[in-house]
Amino acid sequence: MRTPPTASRLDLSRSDRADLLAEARRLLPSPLRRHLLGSSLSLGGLAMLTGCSLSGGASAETLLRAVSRLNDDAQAWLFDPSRLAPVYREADVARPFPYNAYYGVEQIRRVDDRNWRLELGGLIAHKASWTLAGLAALPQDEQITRHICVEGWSAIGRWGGVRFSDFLKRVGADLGARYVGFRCFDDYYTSIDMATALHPQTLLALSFDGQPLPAEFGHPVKLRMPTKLGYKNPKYLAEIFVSNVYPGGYWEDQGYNWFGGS
Ligand SMILES: Nc1nc2c(c(=O)[nH]1)N[C@H]1C(S)=C(S)[C@@H](COP(=O)(O)O)O[C@H]1N2
Ligand SMILES: [Mo]
Repeated sequence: MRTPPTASRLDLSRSDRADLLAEARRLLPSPLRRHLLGSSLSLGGLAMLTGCSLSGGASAETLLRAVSRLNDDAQAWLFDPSRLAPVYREADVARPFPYNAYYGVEQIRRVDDRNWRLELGGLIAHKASWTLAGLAALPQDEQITRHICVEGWSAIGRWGGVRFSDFLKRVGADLGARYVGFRCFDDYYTSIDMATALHPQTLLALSFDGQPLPAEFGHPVKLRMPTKLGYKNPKYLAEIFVSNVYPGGYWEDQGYNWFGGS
């Protein structure tokens, strides 16, 4: 993955333009990306989409930031619960599945399942914490979907667990609130819009490929969303909260540093 373009005028070479477009495409909200896939998305088109002027020294970074903001803002109007991410067959599952986190595999945090609790906070009526056994006793769903990481890889995986919309309803979450935030016990955090939280393919995942979620993939519980990029899928969940205040995220709060693969 090349280093992100820094603040410079948009007088890019042909290959830099192609790279920038590829990066912007990956950042686009997935329904929009699917919609645009067949069409030729130009830098001019992106500028129009984001309301970002390319003249007068606008930088590639400014454009990517605008596309990223579109990713957040556009969810509300792009969101269509009847539109599902593609599903695959069991034979398509990547084995082994890639591991990724902001640290190496040797630094994976582990918890004792008996002591682990999923804490609930914010605009939720029933804030009692959940044990792993409690979550496992709820009706379970399964999906075989593609995980896409902005660092340039994707892989098909099979996750099982509780439909997140069922869970939010069960605990009396304010479904009219704007955000659902996630705190992980490896210090990672992220947040999603309520529409995505209620999407039928958004899963509180307890298993991977038929086995309890392995340590590297977020044991004991992660949130799995085929409609969002990899970094929005928090592993090692410790707390879920509902809020109208923008909670940000580990990568989200660092601008575009993650484009460099850091
Ligand atoms: N808690 C936590 N969740 C995380 C991350 C992390 O570092 N910590 N990395 C994210 C990124 S960038 C990716 S691509 C996926 C990788 O998930 P995997 O290891 O199951 O492939 O986890 C996401 N969720
Ligand atoms: Mo990622």
